[in-house]
Amino acid sequence: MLSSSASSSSSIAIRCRRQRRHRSSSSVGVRASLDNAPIEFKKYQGLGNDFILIDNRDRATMKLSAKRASELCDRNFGVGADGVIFAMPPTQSGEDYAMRMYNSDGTEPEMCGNGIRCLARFVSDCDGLPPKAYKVGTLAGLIQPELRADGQVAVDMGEPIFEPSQVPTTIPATRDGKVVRGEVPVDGETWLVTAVSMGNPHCVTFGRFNECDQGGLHLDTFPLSTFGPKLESHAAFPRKCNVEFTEVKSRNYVKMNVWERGAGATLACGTGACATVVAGVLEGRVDRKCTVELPGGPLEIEWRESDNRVIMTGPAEYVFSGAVHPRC
Ligand code: ZDP
Repeated sequence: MLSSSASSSSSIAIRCRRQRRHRSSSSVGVRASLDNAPIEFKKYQGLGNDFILIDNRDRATMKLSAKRASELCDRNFGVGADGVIFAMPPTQSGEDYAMRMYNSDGTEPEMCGNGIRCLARFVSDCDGLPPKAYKVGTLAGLIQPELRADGQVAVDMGEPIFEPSQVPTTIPATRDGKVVRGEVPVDGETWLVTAVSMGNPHCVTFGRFNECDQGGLHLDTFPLSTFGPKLESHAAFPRKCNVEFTEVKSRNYVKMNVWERGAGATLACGTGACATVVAGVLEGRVDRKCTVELPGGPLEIEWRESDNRVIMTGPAEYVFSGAVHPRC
C-alpha cells in the first residue's frame, strides 16, 4: 500500500496520468472538437459566379478537404456555390495574403477572376478596412485586386500566356508560337479555337470551320451543355480547360457563354472573359478594350498594349454568412 506522501505522490501521478490521459484524451477531445468546430463562412458572388469564402489566415493548411468543399457547393445538399475560396497566410514577402480555391467538383484551379474580386471584398469586410488595393499570392503568381470607391473591383490579372506547353495544349502553334484558330475535331466537325492561359487554361472559340467566319455562333440557342464538356475534356487539353463560346456584337462588345473546368455552366468567368478578349484581339475580331456580356452580367476587360497586362473590372457582392461543420 503506498505511503500517503508516496501514496499521495503516486495518487497525484495517477491523477496526473489520469488527467494527462483525460487532458490528452480531452485535449484530443479538445483538438477533435477544435478540428470539428463549426467553420464560419461568408457567401459572395461576382455576376452570379458564387463562392463560399473562408478566413484561413490563421493556418497554412486549408480548413476543409476537397471532398467537403465539393459537398458544400451542392445546391441542394450543401450551401450551394461554384467554388470554395480560402484567404490564406502570405506565402512570399510582399503578399498581403494568399488565395487557394476548390472548384465545385473538388478540383483545385490555379487562378480565378470573379473569385479574387470576391476575396478582396471579403478580406476588406473581415478586417473592416476602407476600399484599398491588395497583393495576393496565387498558384498563378501575384495578382493585384483593387477595391474602388465606386464599388467596382479592378484587377491586374497579369500577362496572358500562349506557349502551348504552358497553357497546356497539344494543339500545334499556328502563329508566332501561339495557338490562334487552331483546329479541334469534335464528332466529325472542326472547331477553331484560340488557346490562352490566365494562370488557368482557356479554350476560346467563335465557332466551327466556316461558321465562325459567316455570322458566328448564336448563343441564345447554342447547346452549351452538349459541346462544353466535349471541349473541356478534349485530349488537346491535357489538364482540361475552361471553354468560352463567343458571339461578336461589335469591336468593343461580345457575348460569351462559359463551360468551366470543374464547375460546368456558370453565369460568369473572370479569367474566361480575359481570355476571350485576348483571343478576339489575336483573331482580329475586337479591340483591346471590350465589354464581355456574360449570362450573369458585363465585365470590362482591357488588354493593355503598354505593358501587355490584362485589367478586369467588375462587381463583388456579399450575400450571407453561416457556419459549416468541417466533417472530413
Ligand atoms: O480554371 C478553372 O478550373 C476554373 N473553373 C476556376 C474558376 C474560374 C472562375 N470562374 C473565374 O472567374 O475565373 C472563378
